[in-house]
Amino acid sequence: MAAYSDAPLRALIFDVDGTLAETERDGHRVAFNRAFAELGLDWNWDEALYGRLLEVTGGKERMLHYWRGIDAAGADAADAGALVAELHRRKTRHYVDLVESGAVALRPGVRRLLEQAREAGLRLAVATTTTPDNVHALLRAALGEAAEGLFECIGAGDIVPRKKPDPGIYLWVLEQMNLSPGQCLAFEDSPAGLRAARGAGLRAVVTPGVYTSGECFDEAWALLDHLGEPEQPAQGRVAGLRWSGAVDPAALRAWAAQRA
Ligand code: XBP
Ligand code: MG
Repeated sequence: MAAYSDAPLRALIFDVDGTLAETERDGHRVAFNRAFAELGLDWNWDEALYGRLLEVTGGKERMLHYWRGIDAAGADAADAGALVAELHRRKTRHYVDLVESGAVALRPGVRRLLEQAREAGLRLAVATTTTPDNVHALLRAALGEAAEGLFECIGAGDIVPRKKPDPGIYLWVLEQMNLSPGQCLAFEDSPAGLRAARGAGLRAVVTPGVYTSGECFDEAWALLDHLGEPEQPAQGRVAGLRWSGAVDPAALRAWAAQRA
């Protein structure tokens, strides 16, 4: 007989990059390269290299990691932190410009699920490593007026000392919302994000994207190609069983009620 959790689903906590939208290849990567060129660096992150660099979460941390790989002495010099900070300020400006120009769109099913979740009384939050300005720009560009007040809690960037795969950002969001992990589901696209969610005790719906399909997501409660639309059903597995459809609040409540 199936076992059921006694904590009903109260909230959905969304990662941003790769989960709400494919922001990395045509957004963050391009913005990093623009910042490098602006400051006269000959660094250029092509699509393949950027895919490898994504193992390091956080833009400042990613730049420092790359710099150490090509010039360890320079990256460890006293003024390295200041250059990384300046590059990151410029990168954030370029990213916001790109998003505002429509360079990235929400993934299938995201807008529908957000709207349905709110109508169904589920609370919404964000848990991401990216900079808060980037989150607000994406939500504004993709959802317009509807973005205002949609998420009651936005956990982003340096608000916690360590980035994913550390669970800190999820724990911070849970504390802000006064919820236990069993009352929430996380939405992620990457191994680091899944580890962060699991580390905070959350079950996760994983929708891998361009840079993360093919990774191992054995720890995911649900593993789907995307969130689906009625005319474009998602495909994958939920709690070990094949599943197809458009992810909606009723499905999520049923999944959350199952006990592993
Ligand atoms: C997203 C990231 C971020 C962005 C860059 O990971 O790793 O670092 O690539 O953003 P996740 P910043 O989706 O797991 O949160 O440059 O603003 O750090
Ligand atoms: Mg992500």
